[in-house]
This record gives sequence, structure tokens and C-alpha cells, in this order.
Amino acid sequence: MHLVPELEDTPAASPVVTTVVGRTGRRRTGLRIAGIAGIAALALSGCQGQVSNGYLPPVVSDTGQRVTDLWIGSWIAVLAVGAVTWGLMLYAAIRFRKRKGDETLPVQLRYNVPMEMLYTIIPVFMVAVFFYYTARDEARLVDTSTKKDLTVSVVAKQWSWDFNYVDSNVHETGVHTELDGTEGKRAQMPVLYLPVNKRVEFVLNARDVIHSFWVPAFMMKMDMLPGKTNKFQLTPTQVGTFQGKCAELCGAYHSQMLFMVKVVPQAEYDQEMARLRSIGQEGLIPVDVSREKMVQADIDKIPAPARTGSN
Ligand SMILES: [Cu+2]
Repeated sequence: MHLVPELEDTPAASPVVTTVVGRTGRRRTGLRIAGIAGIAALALSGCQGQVSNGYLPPVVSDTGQRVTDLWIGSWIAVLAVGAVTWGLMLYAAIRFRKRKGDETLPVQLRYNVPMEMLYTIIPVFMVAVFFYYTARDEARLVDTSTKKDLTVSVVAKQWSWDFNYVDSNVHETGVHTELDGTEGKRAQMPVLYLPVNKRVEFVLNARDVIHSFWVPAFMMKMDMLPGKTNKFQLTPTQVGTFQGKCAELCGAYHSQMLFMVKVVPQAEYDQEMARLRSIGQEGLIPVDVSREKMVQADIDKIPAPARTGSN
């Protein structure tokens, strides 16, 4: 930055150099302004939500509000802590700044027991508060004791998804959709149908490596582990089409391990079940085609028709 005026002031610097430096400097400033404007525009336009919901997507499931509240509460807490910390830093920097002619050090606080206790107890207390609210909400989000209306056994595989509609005894099997820019590729993605306002239990398994079941709009995500069964329940409360994706790096085409979620009225859901039956996708794809051997306790968690073989 200091280079520009120095060069311009020095008679030895040739006019050519001066112009080049001047122009580059201007261009650099221009680029910087454009960059900042770009980032600001991106930040403003990229946000789906608003301050009131913490820039999260709108709530479309029964658990969404809980996640939003935890998120907003955490932000309020960290911003309050930040304001106090920045305030104290600023206060210390001004109050104890070096004054002209004053060569003495301010009072040095060393091994000050009350001070050290204070800055140990306060952070431990803050972490405890965060832990309490997180643990409380997580316990509710993974609670599967409520009566469910239907069960979907989701099986992840490199790099797609199988959906077993346990109660209707039909399945959807997805193949990896290679998104190469060709028109209509997205329409080939596997689609998970869910009836609106019905409590769904998702039973999650993986055939090969660790994947993660994630529907961003539901604000819920859970790991899918080979040889292990995970579960959670959720009620979609709004009709619509949402994106689903794998949220655990699982290999070369992890980023293309995508699916769509269609939350539809019960009648439309029943139609889809009938359609799957009519095209021969009756029955469930057993989890025993998985690479990993499972322990009995985890096999027991899988709805019976989708379990390993029948021995
Ligand atoms: Cu994956």
C-alpha cells in the first residue's frame, strides 16, 4: 500500500512505472470493492430465511421449530458472550494504554486466585448450559417411543438409496444419478414419498461404507453405519418437494448421492404405493445384501420383512 505514493513521489521512478502502478492500484481497489459487493450480495441473496428464524429454511416438520430455537438461542448466547468479551478487551486497551512519559507497567495480576477461579468457572458454566440444551433437544429428536404411522427402511449404498415402504410392502431402488449437465438427469433421482402429517419412523442402514441421511428442509440428519441400525421419527407438516442428500463423505461420487423427497396428501401417497406395486416393486429389499455382518441386536431393530434372509 505504501509503495504507490513512494514511487509516485520519487523523481527516479519512470512515468511508465508510475502509471502502471497507479492503474494496478486502482484496479486492485476496484476488484476489492467488487469482491466485497459480491460477497455481500451472495450473503444477502443466498439466505433463504430471515433474522427471525436464524436464516434457516422454513419449518416443514414437527421437529423443525425445536432445532430452530436451539440454533437461535445458541447465537444469542454466543453474541452476548462476544459483546461482553469484546467490550472488556476494548475497555482494557483504552483504559490501560501507554501514556506519554509514563514508563511504568500497570499493576500486574499474577496468580490471582479469585480472577483465575472466575475465568474457569464462567466458561465451565457456559459449556454446561450449552450441553444441557443440546442434550435435552437431541434426546427429543432421537426419541422413537412415540406411536408411528408408518415405517420407511432406508438403505444407503455407494452412491444411491433404497427406500423400503415397510407397511405397504413395496420398495423403490435408486441408481446413482450422474449429474453431467445433461437435461433431465435430476428426474432420474430416486424419490422418497411421505404422507403429510403422518409420523414416519426412518430405519437407517448402509450396505458398504458410512453414509448419512439428510433432508436439509427437515433439519434432521443421521449417520447410516454398515452393520448397525439407527432410527429416528419425524412428522412432515407441509406438502412439498425437498432435496435429500448424503452428508458423509462416502467415496468418489458422494456429492451425487442425491434423492428427492415428496411430501404429499395421503391419497397421492397411496397412489404411489400402488404404482410401485404395479411395476413389480413389491416386497422389500433385504438388508442382508450388505457387505457387513450385523449383530442380532441390530438385526432386531430392522422391520422383520427387511431383515437378513429368514433364518
Ligand atoms: Cu454416501
